[in-house]
Formats: sequence, C-alpha cells, structure tokens
Amino acid sequence: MAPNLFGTSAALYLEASQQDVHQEKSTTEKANGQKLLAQKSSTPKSKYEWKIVWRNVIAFIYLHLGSLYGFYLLFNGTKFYTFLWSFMIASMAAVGITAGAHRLWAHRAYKAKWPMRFILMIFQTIAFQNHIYEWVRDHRVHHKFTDTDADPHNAQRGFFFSHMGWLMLRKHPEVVKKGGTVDLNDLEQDPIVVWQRRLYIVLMPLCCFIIPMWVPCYFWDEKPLNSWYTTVLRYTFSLNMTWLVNSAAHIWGMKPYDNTIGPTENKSVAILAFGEGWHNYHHVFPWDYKAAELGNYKMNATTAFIDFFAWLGLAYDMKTVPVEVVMKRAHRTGDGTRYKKPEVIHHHSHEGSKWGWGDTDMQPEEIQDVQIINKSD
Ligand code: ST9
Ligand code: ZN
Ligand code: ZN
Repeated sequence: MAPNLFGTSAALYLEASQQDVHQEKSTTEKANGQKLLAQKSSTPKSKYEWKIVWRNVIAFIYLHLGSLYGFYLLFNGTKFYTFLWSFMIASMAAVGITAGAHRLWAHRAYKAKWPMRFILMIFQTIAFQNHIYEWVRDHRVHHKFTDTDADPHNAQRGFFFSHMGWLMLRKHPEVVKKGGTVDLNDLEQDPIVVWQRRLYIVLMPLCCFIIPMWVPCYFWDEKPLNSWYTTVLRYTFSLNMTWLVNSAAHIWGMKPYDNTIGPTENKSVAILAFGEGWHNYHHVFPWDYKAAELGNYKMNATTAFIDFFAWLGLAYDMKTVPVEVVMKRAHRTGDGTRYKKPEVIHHHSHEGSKWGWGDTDMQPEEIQDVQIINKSD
C-alpha cells in the first residue's frame, strides 16, 4: 500500500462512511500482508466526528512560520553562540523525552535514582510535549492499541494525522475509553512526576521559552527578536523530529521482528530522534532500555546517555533482550530482512500488545527471557 501522505479525507472520519472505507482499505492491503491491521480497524466504532481545536492549529501555524523566520535570521544577524546554545537546549530536551518520558517513565525499561529523575524531568519540561503523566498515558495507550482508533496518533489515518494532526483534533472516544484501562499507578507514586504535573503551568514556560530566550540576551547581548525566533525554531524542530517516530517510523522501513504490525525500522529517524527510530524492534520489546536490538551509540545517542548515567551509579536495572530470544522471535514473525525469512506469517493480535515492563499482559517467558544490566541487588 502506498503510504497515505496527506491523511485520509475528512469523510473517513464522519460516522456514516467509516465502515465502508475500512472495508475498501482492507481489500487493497491484502496484497502486501497488511490485511490484519485493516481488519483490526474495522471493528464497530464509537460515534466520532472531527472537532478541530483552532487554538492548536493557530499555534502550530505560528510556530512553523516563526521557525522559517528564525532560520532566515540564523544567517542574517543571529549570533553563533545563540545557535550553539539552542543546539544544547534542543539536545537536553531530546534526552528528556527519549531517556526520560519514553524509556524510563513510559516503558520502565530501567530505573533511575532521584537526581537523574530530577534532571530528566527538567529536560522533559524544556521539550514542552505535555507533562510526563500525560505524555506517558498517551504513549502507553499508543503501544497497547497501536494503529487502531484507540491509538492517539493512529498511523492508519495517514502521515499528517500521526505526525501532528492528532494534536489539532479532540481525541477519538476510543482513546479515552480504552486508554482508561491502562495502568498509571507507578507515575502517581513518583513524587517528581506528581510535582512536575502540579507546577507544569509555571515550569514549562520558564524551561521551554523564557530562560532559553533570556540567556543569549543577558550573557552575549543577543537581540531579543533573534533570540525569540531561534527559540521558536529550536522548539518546532524538536517537535517535528519527535513526531517523525509516530509518522515516518510507522510507514517507511523494514519489519525484521514483526511483519504483522505497522511500526518499522527507520535509520534516518533513528539518527534524528536520538535512537528512537528502531521502531519495529521497540514495539516488539518495549522494555528494552536500548529501544533497539544493537547498542550502537552512533545511531542511538540515548543509550549512550543512559549507560553514562549507569556508570555514574544513577541508572540501574536496565532491561535488555538476549540475541537468541530476538532471533527466535524474528524467525517466527519477522519479514526476513535481518534474519531468515519466515515461511508462515503468524497473525499478531493487539490483545497481546504490551506497553513495557510491568504490563500485566507480559508472558512468564518474556519476563524470564529478560537480561538485567547493572542489577540493584
Ligand atoms: C507533543 C507530544 O508534541 C508528542 C508526543 C510524541 C510521542 C512520540 C513517541 C515516540 C518515542 C519517543 C521519541 C522521542 C524523540 C525525540 C527527538 C528529539 C530531537 N488515556 O488530551 P485531552 C482523557 S505535545 C486515557 O485534553 P481532548 C482524560 O480523562 C505538543 N484517558 O483530550 C483527559 O482528562 P485529564 C505541545 C485519556 O480534549 C480527557 O480525556 N502540546 C487519554 O480530546 C481529556 O484529554 C500541545 O500541542 C488517554 N491516552 O484534547 C497540546 N487521553 O487530562 C496538545 C485523554 O484531565 N494537547 N484522556 O485526565 C491538546 O491540546 C489536547 O490534548 C488535544 C486533545 C486537543 C490534542
Ligand atoms: Zn515507546
Ligand atoms: Zn509507535
């Protein structure tokens, strides 16, 4: 199936037409082994109509136009130090999302002592992608109900929707309904997460906009206008890099570990998103702290960051999956691009999807097969 770059037409999401379009999609997808995904989407739907959130539409238009101007200013007056500073801030924000919100809090792929959790919380606040609790809730729901209506950024609705369109519409009722079944107790027990959620309205503007803009003006006399538009550019760029994991890495790339699911291995996304583009592997083994089969630091900067903090004694109990277990799974359900081509493609059901370590749907052998690095006891 050619990837649907521009999103499915509005009509698809109007109640009356939903059933037909899904059936039509399932016919075209038979040819390339995607039948199962489409069938999953054709289960009876809750009533759903688009409700556009104009505040977000306007904000994203402003951010994207502003970042074009910020890019122009980079070559026309913005100081080099301001660029370097923004690059540093963008890297901190990226790690706050990848090592923090994603691998630590959403998937519990490792544990971190409070100083590391505090640093990651501040970095995650710089990223302004919602507070940790909300980010993790959406992400666990994405893993449990991948590419269905209950997935907040369902990639079946096309590139644009899964990239940023989902942030401009009210959520599908299935997200709220099925999302309510996902356990978030661990987050409610983490005082750093609770504290960030409570103070987010103050912390976020300070960390994402005010301090990053003020530093260049105060320390090297940058013009406020240049500093502001570089900040807008940095934020918009980081958002787009993150969103690529939900869009591009659910459309383009190989599926060596499970050919029956949407997520793919996408090298470009891995480089741009600090090692989060090995997305076929990640959806199969979400509890692996490397979020990839191989610990290649070049295309997985986040793993290097976590290993460094493990060396400092602040990260521990890092879960990973032994190569034999990965191989066995790839033989069984992979597309043959990394390990031998399987003869039969086994159907995969989202009933069995897991959001990460601690999900009660994990099978005893999956728990047993995990290897723990830097174990606490
Ligand atoms: C952003 C997030 O950009 C990006 C996340 C990307 C994730 C990528 C993951 C990939 C891996 C990591 C890669 C990192 C790479 C980094 C590289 C960097 C170089 N379950 O949401 P509301 C219920 S954010 C259960 O308001 P609406 C709940 O009761 C960008 N229940 O829904 C909730 O109430 P409460 C900046 C759920 O009204 C109630 O529904 N931020 C769930 O439909 C209402 O929830 C923005 O743009 C669930 N999952 O509005 C703001 N969800 O919260 C975006 C909801 O009180 N947000 N409920 O418990 C919004 O404006 C709105 O959320 C909305 C939907 C308009 C999108
Ligand atoms: Zn994930
Ligand atoms: Zn995904």
